[in-house]
Amino acid sequence: MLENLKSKINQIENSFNLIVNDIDSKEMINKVKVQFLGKKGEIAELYKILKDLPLEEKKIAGQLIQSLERNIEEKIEDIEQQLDKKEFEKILQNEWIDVTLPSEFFKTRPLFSGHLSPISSFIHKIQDIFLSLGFTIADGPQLENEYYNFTALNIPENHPARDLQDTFWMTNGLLLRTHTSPIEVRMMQKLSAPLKLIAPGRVFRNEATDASHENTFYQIEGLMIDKDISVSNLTYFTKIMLSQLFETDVKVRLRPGYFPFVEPGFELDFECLICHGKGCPVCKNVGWVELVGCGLSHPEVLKEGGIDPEKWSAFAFGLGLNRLVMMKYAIDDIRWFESGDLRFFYQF
Ligand code: FA5
Repeated sequence: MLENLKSKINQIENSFNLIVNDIDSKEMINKVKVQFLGKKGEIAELYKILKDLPLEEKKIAGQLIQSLERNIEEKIEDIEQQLDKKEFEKILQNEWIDVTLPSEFFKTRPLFSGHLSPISSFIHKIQDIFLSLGFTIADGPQLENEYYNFTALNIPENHPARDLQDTFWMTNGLLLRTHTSPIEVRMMQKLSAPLKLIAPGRVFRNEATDASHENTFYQIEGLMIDKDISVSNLTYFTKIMLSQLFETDVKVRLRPGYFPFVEPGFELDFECLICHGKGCPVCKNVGWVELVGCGLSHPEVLKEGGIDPEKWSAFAFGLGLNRLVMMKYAIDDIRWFESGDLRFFYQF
């Protein structure tokens, strides 16, 4: 009986080897699978014979059948993978697209030529203003660590001020920066005093959105470290910037504001240019839009940046760029910026 079974195993192996190299399609694979591995296939038949063998022979025969079954399965799997690869290569050859071609959208608008987004062009304008005033342009990572985003800015772990700026945390402990202020300490450590810089960039907040709040927006940080810096230096530079940007007299007001990294701290608001102070969804019906957080740098922050607060003083501000652009172009909802809707950008 055992010899009989062995010769059957050989026969099956030979007939599989004869056809295996000719398999060139999924259909053929399926056929071969049914023929050899199916419920009523050749291997299943062998197992049926196995049942009637005496125990000793059963062991030997069982191992032989299993090894044949494994061989067939492995070979079929190999061929399946090769076929998949071939199919994918075929798709790649036939269905590739040239992502650099102009889209259908632009074909219907032949006069459209690309241009900067209003955010970028405002960044350039503000950079030009501050470069002419002797400031440096700085940059920092959007994916920040806790130290620069909070701790170095006098917001220790568990301090309630961390709740004011909730953010998105990565599994590795890094976070999407909530403001451009981390660049301040990075630059203090790198460049030391005296220092005059602005740092534009994208920031993120985990908060509900509305007409004036986004989870992704832009800020411009300003920092000036020198001898005897006071609030008048701060108001002078912010006023120069606003009057040059708007080329008109913009009404601003300064009110006390709390930021752990400045002392004293202020919020600079300006009169809503969409409703001219009457009240609308953008200014939440108060007639003023909160634009800049600012103040005189806290001694602890200067120390963290390696700067002696006995010798040097500084002002810092963080300006909400989207809101500034909204005022300039009377944009009634901040969510347009991240909407990806080209009809919006097409207007500038
Ligand atoms: C800050 O981010 C501080 N880092 C600013 C600062 C810098 C203070 C240096 C002192 C010294 P605040 O969270 O207020 O502060 O944000 C600053 C500005 O960003 C706001 O005045 C506002 O114009 C804008 N802003 C804040 N949150 C949002 C939001 N969710 N959507 C759009 N703009 C926002």
